[in-house]
Amino acid sequence: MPNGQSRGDEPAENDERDTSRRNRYVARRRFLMATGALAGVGVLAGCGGQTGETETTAPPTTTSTDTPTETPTETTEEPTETPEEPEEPSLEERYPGLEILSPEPENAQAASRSTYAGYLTPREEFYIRNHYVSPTIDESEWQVSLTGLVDSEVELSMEEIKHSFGTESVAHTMQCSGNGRAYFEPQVGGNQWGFGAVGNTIWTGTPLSEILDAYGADTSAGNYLSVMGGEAPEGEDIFTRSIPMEKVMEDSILAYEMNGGPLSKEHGFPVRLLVPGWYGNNNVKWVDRMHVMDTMVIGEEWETEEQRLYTHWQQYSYRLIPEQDDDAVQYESIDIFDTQEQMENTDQIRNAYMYDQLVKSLIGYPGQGQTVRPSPGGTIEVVGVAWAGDDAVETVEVSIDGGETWGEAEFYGPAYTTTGWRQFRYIWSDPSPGEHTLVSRATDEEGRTQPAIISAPEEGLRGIQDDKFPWNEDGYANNAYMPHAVTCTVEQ
Ligand SMILES: Nc1nc2c(c(=O)[nH]1)N[C@H]1C(S)=C(S)[C@@H](COP(=O)(O)O)O[C@H]1N2
Ligand SMILES: [Mo]
Repeated sequence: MPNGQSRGDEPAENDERDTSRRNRYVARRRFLMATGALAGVGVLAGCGGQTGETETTAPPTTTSTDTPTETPTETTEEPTETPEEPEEPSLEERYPGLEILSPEPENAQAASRSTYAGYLTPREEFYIRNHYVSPTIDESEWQVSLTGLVDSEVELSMEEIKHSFGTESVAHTMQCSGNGRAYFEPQVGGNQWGFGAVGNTIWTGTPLSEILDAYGADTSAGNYLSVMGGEAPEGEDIFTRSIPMEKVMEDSILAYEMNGGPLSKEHGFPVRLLVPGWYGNNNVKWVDRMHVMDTMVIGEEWETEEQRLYTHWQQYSYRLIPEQDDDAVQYESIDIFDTQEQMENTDQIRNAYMYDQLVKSLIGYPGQGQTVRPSPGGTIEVVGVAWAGDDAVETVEVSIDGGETWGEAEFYGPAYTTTGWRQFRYIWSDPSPGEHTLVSRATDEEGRTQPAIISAPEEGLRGIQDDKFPWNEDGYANNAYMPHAVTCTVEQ
């Protein structure tokens, strides 16, 4: 049964995975045409192992069927079937600002603190976090289906997504929920992200509210839009996130531009979900299908006997699990979306879902290990960035003595939307020669401040308490400031 045939909350049948992706699209489209599901959509008809983020065990193969796998023949006399394509520059060449943690699948973080001394993060410095190898997609063939609780199911071409609806731009600081995982003690598994799995970009795309309204989706509060990525290799769990309808309707977009240019393939070309202010994992890349539901993806309906096909990345992964819990408790639905608020209400939601980001800041200058000289006036300007998910940042404090004493920083630079970071500066006067430990801590509009350190696992914390961030099994959401300190040397 083709993917698009599934109704209500029924996931696709197992046998669909035996068919190639492209065949599936074609079959799905034909099915929709035949049943008249596309009636009234003339424009389309006319246009013809498992421990969460820690899991990075994708087979070292690409999954796209759109890429010719034949290598160009070496003899020039014989006609070649595929036009010779110029060799793609390497990941290192295309992303000179990144330190590569794994080449396949591609995982890379900002290599230098200087990424956090500017407002817009250039593509070359914008981290990459993939569970499977990035697919190479032909935009003219890509279709995004909308299924589930809608009046008419539909397959949207990129052309329609771009031109049949309005366009919006939003600043969004996207951070992997595993950012800062490297600072957990004892260490947790997975990519050892330090400070660099975060960037700030202006994202441009189509408001999802317009698309959902156009096809009569049930956009009632309490519903979810489950958004699925199109890149999972056969046999792997499909990257799926269930986004609460309230947030979808408020400001989520299907983004096709980053800083005014097309998305790069690693960042989701041709189209990704953009959930402003929420952790990176919600921002599904290579969007393939959107399913309107009255629960999150959960339970057997969305799994096969062998696999947590659609549920893995929503219910098992991206959950805050303290040492004393074996697994995350799964919920059909929740009504607290702010991650920190979930952590404060564990009687309602025992293991927080990684949705809205916690308040955090990073110093961008001076950089780690840097030797700096004061200005002729005898000062050093400490700069950095601060963000708080879809809440505003209220204040940033800076300490030049490892957290003993603090002074308030001032904001400067653009404030495009609340969900983008704010730049801050702090004038450090009369710096004494020698080594100094610099830290920054931000407070959000709700009065919530970054904690100092990460707790020990045996403390069993579920929320931030006594200036400690709760150690958790997959190393998520670390916003403690001490582990993010920079050490610099002042030279006269
Ligand atoms: N389809 C798909 N979407 C995905 C992922 C993925 O592996 N597959 N990774 C998610 C995670 S965990 C993060 S942090 C962000 C990273 O986006 P970026 O690589 O553009 O920085 O994409 C999210 N969207
Ligand atoms: Mo992530």
